[in-house]
Amino acid sequence: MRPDLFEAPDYYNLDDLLSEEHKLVRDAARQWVKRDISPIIEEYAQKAEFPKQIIKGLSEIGAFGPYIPEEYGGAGLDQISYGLIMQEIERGDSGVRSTASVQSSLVMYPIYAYGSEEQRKKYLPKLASGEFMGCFGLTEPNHGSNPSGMETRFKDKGDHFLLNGAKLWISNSPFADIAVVWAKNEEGRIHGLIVERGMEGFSTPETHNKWSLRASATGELIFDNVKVPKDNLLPGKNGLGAPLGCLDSARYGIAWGAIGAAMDCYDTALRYAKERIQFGKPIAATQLQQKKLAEMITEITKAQLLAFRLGQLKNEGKATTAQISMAKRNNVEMAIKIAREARQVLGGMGITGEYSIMRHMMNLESVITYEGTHDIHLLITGADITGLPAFQ
Ligand code: TGC
Ligand code: FAD
Repeated sequence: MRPDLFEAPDYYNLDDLLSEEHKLVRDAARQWVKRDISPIIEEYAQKAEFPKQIIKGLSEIGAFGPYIPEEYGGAGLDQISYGLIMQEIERGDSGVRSTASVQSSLVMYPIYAYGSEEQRKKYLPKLASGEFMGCFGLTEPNHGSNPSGMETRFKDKGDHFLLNGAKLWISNSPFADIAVVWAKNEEGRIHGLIVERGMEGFSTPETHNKWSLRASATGELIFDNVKVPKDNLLPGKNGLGAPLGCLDSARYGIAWGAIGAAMDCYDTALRYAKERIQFGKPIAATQLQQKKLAEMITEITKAQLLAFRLGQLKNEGKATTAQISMAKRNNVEMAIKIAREARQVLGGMGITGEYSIMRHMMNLESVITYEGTHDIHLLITGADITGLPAFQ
């Protein structure tokens, strides 16, 4: 892959709205991506392997639990800093951002928000440092968009719970030390359980042959009569609202992350269009390529403003699930469209691993599907504005 020459677009001077801390956090993540992700990511994506050596760096830039209080090992930052970190990481690769999203919003957040004080102290500092990696098991073979139908169950056996079932499409599962697993009790109520690698009957087979998120490890979680200690149940919240509350936080991070992927595609296409000569002039001097580039920067700017305002609402504790859905849906679609257009600006070169665009484009096919599909987020908005849920 070519050297990383990325220059971040900021057409509406969004930097003027950021605090010094936001800029410091953002710039540290940006430098780290340039130094530790860009030079290696294409190779790892091509060989479909997660680069485990980056875990320490992710922890050092505050990507594991950015908004978790420092007393539990988190970075104690606000929601805009969290968003900016996700933006910078996804500028490098959506799969790397996935690892950080899962660790922060789907593993650390539920332990912080719904866990006991003992669980917080036992797991959060190790998750923040990367000593422990986690995964989140909600989706099942027969229940993706409708997790309320989940079949994974646990029974109370007196001194422990007995867990049976299976989860599919689980980011980080092949190497995770712990899994936050959502399962129904004998009354059919959904609870979160912390399942640890090494528990008898628990296995995590890897899912192969992905054309998307190739640098992220995805797998299954199989529970075959797993004895889970009673201390591993998250006591603070139950019902479907518990896992959905975690998704709010992860989807918010994706709304920012997708901007990073789009910025990288735009920046690459702009530079290439100015350098590539056809018919005796740079292709950037043609109206057709200018239309593509002008529309890209317009859409990126709109997405940045949406994410920034959502960040303010999140900081004030006012962001609704439907507002988060709108931003996730809009920004991921914006990014995928920009990746497709940017690839065309590069002509044949756009399909090679010399440039990041094709990798972003394929990654974004997962991003537009996970954490609620594009359709599901539209239906969340529809239900919010009409008061009439149309899921069934
Ligand atoms: P519904 O009746 O709407 O809600 C059930 C209960 O939950 C409450 N609730 C929420 N609570 C907190 N936060 C939220 N965001 C909430 N949304 C809903 C709700 O009030 C209700 O509470 P109660 O007390 O009345 O029972 O549920 P539904 O079954 O109709 O489903 C609605 C729907 C379709 C929107 C929901 O199921 C959904 O979002 N489906 C999409 C599934 C999804 O997003 N899965 C993601 C899996 S994790 C993942 O993809 C990780 S990828 C990570 C990576 O690599 O980056
Ligand atoms: P389905 O729910 O079967 O949907 C198929 C199609 O039907 C979609 O187009 C959908 O929009 C549409 N559809 C569904 N319901 C409706 C409706 N009511 N009205 C109209 N259209 C509808 N899950 C986890 O729990 N943890 C993870 O870490 C995780 N990581 C993932 C990583 C990757 C790379 C991928 C691809 C997925 C991951 N997922 C994870 C799962 C992800 O959340 C699901 O794939 C997603 O929620 C969709 O579920 P599904 O694939 O079963 O599709």
